[in-house]
Amino acid sequence: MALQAASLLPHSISIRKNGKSNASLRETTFSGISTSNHPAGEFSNYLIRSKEFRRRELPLGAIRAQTATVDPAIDQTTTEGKKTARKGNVIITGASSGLGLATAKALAETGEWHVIMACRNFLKAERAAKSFGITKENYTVLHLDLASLDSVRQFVDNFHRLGRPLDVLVCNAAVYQPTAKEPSFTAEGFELSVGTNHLGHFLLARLLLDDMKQSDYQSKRLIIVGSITGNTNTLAGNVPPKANLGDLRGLAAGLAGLNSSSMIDGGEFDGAKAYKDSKVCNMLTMQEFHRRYHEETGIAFASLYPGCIATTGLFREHIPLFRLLFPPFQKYITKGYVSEEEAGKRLAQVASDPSLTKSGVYWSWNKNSASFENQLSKEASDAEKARRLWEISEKLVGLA
Ligand code: NDP
Ligand code: PMR
Repeated sequence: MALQAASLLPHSISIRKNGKSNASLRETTFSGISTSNHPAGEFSNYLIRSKEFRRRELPLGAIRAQTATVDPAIDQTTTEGKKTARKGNVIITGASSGLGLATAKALAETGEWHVIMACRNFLKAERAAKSFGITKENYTVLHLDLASLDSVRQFVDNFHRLGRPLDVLVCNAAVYQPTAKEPSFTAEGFELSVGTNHLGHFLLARLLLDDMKQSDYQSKRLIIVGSITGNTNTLAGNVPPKANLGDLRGLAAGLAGLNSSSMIDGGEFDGAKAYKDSKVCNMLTMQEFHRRYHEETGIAFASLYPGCIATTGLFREHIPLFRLLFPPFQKYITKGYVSEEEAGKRLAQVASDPSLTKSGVYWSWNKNSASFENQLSKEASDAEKARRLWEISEKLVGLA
């Protein structure tokens, strides 16, 4: 496997003599940035170079806390009932490593945010927060295993027991199983990548929507992390296997893999494709949320591609040669590389920057780290598919 540069280069991409890509890719470059921002020919050059919490009736051990102090984030009003400026409260899933951890740090160190780190491994999250110097009063670790819908529901109950408002939700956690020969499954029997990355987050976001509606925070946001590799209007999205949800028949049948497919499109299991499909689901879900709830709630729904953070744990299941070559490949060949710290700042920006309040947007960054509204692929912006995905997902997670 490894990078296998030659064999992985999609056959569908042709380069014209004048250095421009073929028509289907004309609008995009390696970094997912519209080519109108780039000098002509750059595309081919790249290729050639190729807690605290309120103690209520908590079940022992259900959640753990760092402190038990009165927090200005909860104490929002003066005696007159007049609002005081308060810290924002943000839940970040998968904040125990990589992008989620870097984002938690970026937000916590402003002193303006209390970060609820929603993680499957409590101890790992605690250690990560400490080693990143996130101070106690700025975070709480709560257990969340997105591969179990019971755990998602338990997490929401535990969050409610904290007595905090919810202002921003960042759906960041993900698994990627590029080398798996056979599918593995969530507690409810859904293929693991789509079950975790999409269905777990779908239920979480739906259950927490009312909390966000009730928040009086000035700018409420629901962010779902997407990716360039789910967007087939980019070169990265054309590296096989390509994302393709088909007619959603596998999803509708429950992704169970027993006498039915574990893949959304009903095809044979492919771990890399399942991940990319799950990212398409993330981006479609964000837009469907926007269509259904933005006007009514004022919540901004957004997705993003933070750049290629080639050093994170996402690639833990890839072969060692891939893990060795992928960071220099992204740094020096595609130039799509971004450090965990920089990517964390980008996601923190989407979660909190007063200039990024627009809803229904898929954010990306150009080389100077300036954010811009990027274009999603045809499939990732298909409104009808988004609606059907929503309805099927509702049934699978027990909301309909
Ligand atoms: P990491 O593996 O470092 O982070 C993923 C996080 O998800 C980990 O904290 C992991 O927990 C957590 N997680 C996995 N499964 C579950 C689960 N069942 N329940 C709760 N948490 C879980 O990878 P990244 O930081 O790279 O990934 C973060 C996001 O960024 C993902 O959505 C990914 O798709 C996206 N992304 C990443 C890119 C990259 O180049 N790396 C590019 C584009 C998008 P634990 O620490 O316990 O393993
Ligand atoms: Mg990709 C041209 C730019 C570019 C960018 C920005 C990425 C991002 N990749 C690019 C190009 C290529 N990649 C090319 C030309 C190849 C063939 C050599 C290639 C290969 C490749 C592999 C095998 N790339 C990969 C893999 C993975 O296993 C990663 C993946 O698909 O994870 C789902 C990956 C990625 N490339 C990216 C990004 C951001 C990833 C991983 C993360 C993600 O989408 O979440």
